[in-house]
Amino acid sequence: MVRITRRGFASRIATGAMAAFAASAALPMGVARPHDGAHVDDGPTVSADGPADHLVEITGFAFQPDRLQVRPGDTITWVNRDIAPHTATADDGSWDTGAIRTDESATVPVTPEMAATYYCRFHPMMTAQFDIVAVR
Ligand SMILES: [Cu+2]
Repeated sequence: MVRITRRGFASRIATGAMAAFAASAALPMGVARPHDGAHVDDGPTVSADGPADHLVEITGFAFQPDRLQVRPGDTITWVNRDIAPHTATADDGSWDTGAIRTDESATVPVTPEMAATYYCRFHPMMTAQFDIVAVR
C-alpha cells in the first residue's frame, strides 16, 4: 500500500526553492515547463531542472492521461476519482500502488529502468503507459 502524498508535497517545496533560484537568474518562470502539460503543478513552483510530480487521474475506469512523459527522479501520483477502487500495477509486477480508494492517491518514484506499462489489477482492461525520456 503506497500513500506517500506528503512526499509529493515536500518535492514541490524543494522545486519551489529551485524555481526561486531560476527566477533570480532572470529565467522567465512561464517557460520553465519540463513536460508537456502532463504534470500536476506547471505553475511557478516547477523549474526546468527540478523533479516534477505527474498527476494521473483515474476516472470513468480509465487512466487520464493514459500516456505521459516522465524523467528519472520525477514522481507519478494517481488519484482515484471513481467510486470503485483501482490500482496502478506494472505489467511485469515490479511496482504496484495497491488499492487506491475513492479520492485517495498513491505516488511512485520514477527510476530509469522501471517498467513503463501498467494496468489496474481489478479491471485489467484499464491500461496506460509512460515514457521515460531522459536521465537526470
Ligand atoms: Cu480499476
